Amino acid sequence: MKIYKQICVTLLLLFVFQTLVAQNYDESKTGSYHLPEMLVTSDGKKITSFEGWERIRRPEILKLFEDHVYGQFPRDFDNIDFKITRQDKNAMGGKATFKEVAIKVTRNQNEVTVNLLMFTPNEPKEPVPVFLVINHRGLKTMDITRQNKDGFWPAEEVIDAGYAIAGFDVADVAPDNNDHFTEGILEKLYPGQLKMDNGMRALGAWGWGASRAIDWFEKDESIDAAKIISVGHSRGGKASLWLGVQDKRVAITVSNESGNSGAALSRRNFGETVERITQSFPYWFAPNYRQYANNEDKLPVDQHMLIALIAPRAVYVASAAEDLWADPKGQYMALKAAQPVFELYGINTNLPSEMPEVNQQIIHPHMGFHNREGKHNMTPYDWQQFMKFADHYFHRQ
Ligand code: GTR
Repeated sequence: MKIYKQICVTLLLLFVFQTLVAQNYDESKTGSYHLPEMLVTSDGKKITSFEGWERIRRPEILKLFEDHVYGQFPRDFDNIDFKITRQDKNAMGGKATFKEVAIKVTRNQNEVTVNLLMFTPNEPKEPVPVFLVINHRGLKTMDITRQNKDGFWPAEEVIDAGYAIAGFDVADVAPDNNDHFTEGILEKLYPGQLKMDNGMRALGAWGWGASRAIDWFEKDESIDAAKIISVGHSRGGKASLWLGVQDKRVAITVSNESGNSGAALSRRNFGETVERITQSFPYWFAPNYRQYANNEDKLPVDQHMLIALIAPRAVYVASAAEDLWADPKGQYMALKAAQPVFELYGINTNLPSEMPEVNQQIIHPHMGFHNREGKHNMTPYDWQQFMKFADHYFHRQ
C-alpha cells in the first residue's frame, strides 16, 4: 500500500513538473511567427471598408473559428419560457432586488433550464446596464443570501456603482467535466452537434447559456438591454469572447485572464499551448481543434481575429502579472493586433505598442486593458477596472 502511494505521488509530481517545465516562459524563445491575414479575403481581395468586412471577411473568419476552434453556435429552439422563481425586493439591506429566473428552453420535446441569478439596484429607478458572469466556479461564489461575499462576484460593489449583476452556473448548460459535459444542452437540445467535428462543445454551450440570459434581459424592465456586459474568467473568459463574437447584443465583452484559446495569441509559444489545452480539456472545443496541437502555424486563424470579430463593440482584456500560463503579453498583443478592424469603423484605438505597466489600466476607444499584480483569479480590483471602463464607455461618469 505504502509503495503504491509513493508511486502515485511520484507520478503526480512528474506530471506537475512536466506541465510546468514543458511550457515556455522565456521571451527570447517565443520564436518567429506570421499571423494570418485579417483583412485579405480567401480569394485574395483586400478589405478596406467596414462594409467589405461585414459582408465578406467577417463571415469567413467567423466560420473558420466555428469549423476549427469552438464549433457551431446553434440558435434554433422551439420555445423559451421565463419564470421568476424567487424574488426579494429588499435584498442587501434594501438597496437591491434579487431575482432568480428559470429560463426553460425546449427543442424537439426536450428541455433544459438555465437558472439565472441577479441583483438590480433599487436606485436609480431606471433601467441599468448589467454585468453577466459566465460562472464556472459554482453557485457558492454567487451566494444569494450574501453571507459569503466572494470577490469573484462582488455583488455589493457592483450594485453600489449603479449596475446590475447577474450570473449562471455553467453546469446548467454543460457540466465542466470531460465525462459529463454532454449532460445538458448537447444531449438534450442539440445531440446532432456531438456527431460533428465542427460541432458545439462546452465553451460554445456556455456562451449559448449566456445568450439565453440576454433573451431574459430584453424582457426585464429593470435592465438596459443595450448595455449588456459579458464577463468570464479564464475558461469563462474564453466563453465570454466567443459569446461576444456570436451575440451582437453584448455591448462590452470582458475577458479576464482567458489565456490560450481565449485572448492570447496561439502562435506565440508562451505559457499554455494548443497541445496542452486540447489534451487537458478536449471537451471545450470542436474536435477539429486538436489537429493544431503543436501545429499552430497551420491554424487558419489566430486569437486577435476573434477579438476583431467583436468590432465595433467594446472589448476589455484583463491579465495578471503572475499568471504567465495565460500569457499577459500575448493577450495584449492580440488586442492590439485586432485594431485594424476597429479602424475600419473609424475607431482609432491606438493602443501603446508596449503592454502597460502592472496595475496601469488603459482605456482607449472601444478597448481597455490591465495587467493586475498577483495570480490567476478574478478579484474586486479587476471588477473596479471593468466598472471604470464601462462608466467611460457608457458615458456614466
Ligand atoms: C487551466 C487551463 C486554462 C484556464 C484555467 C481556468 O487549467 O489550462 O486554459 O482555462 O484552467 O479556467 O482557470
